[in-house]
Amino acid sequence: VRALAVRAEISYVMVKPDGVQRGLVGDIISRFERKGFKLVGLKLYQTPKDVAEEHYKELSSKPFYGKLVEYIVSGPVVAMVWEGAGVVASARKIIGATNPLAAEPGTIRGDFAIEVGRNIVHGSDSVENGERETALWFPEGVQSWDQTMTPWLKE
Ligand code: FUP
Repeated sequence: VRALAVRAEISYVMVKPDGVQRGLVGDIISRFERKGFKLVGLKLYQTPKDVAEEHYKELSSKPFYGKLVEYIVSGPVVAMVWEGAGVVASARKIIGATNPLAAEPGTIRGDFAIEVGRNIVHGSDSVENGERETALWFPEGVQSWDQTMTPWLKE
């Protein structure tokens, strides 16, 4: 008897408008693909202001909140959902520290950015937020598909 399928962990990852405009979308997607995570949601998206405000609502009392929302809606983003065991914490490592000057070389922010307010990419900071943000950015739902290599790639 097969156990009930447990919903795999997901992270909401977003290439912000500066990353799109600088042509970094392919490089960023590639890092998650090469690591072995599975792409289950992807769209180029002009963010409505209310979605940006809701996404960053935990920061609404911060002095930079208004500019942060303006930045997110200033041009299209690439909204993605990546799936896999431990993807939330792993994506945060791949992305690097919030302040790009503190981010290690080899991370996305460490390699490509110098300003906290133009830090290229977002990744969910908890499993719970991975679910919350995915529901917010992909109300239409994400894909469920089988990677035929997966059984062989996993122990
Ligand atoms: P992170 O989870 O790494 O994206 O970091 P936070 O949730 O703390 O911050 C969200 C976004 O707020 C950052 F990506 C950039 C912006 N921010 C600023 O613009 N100025 C700051 O001093 C801190 C964060």
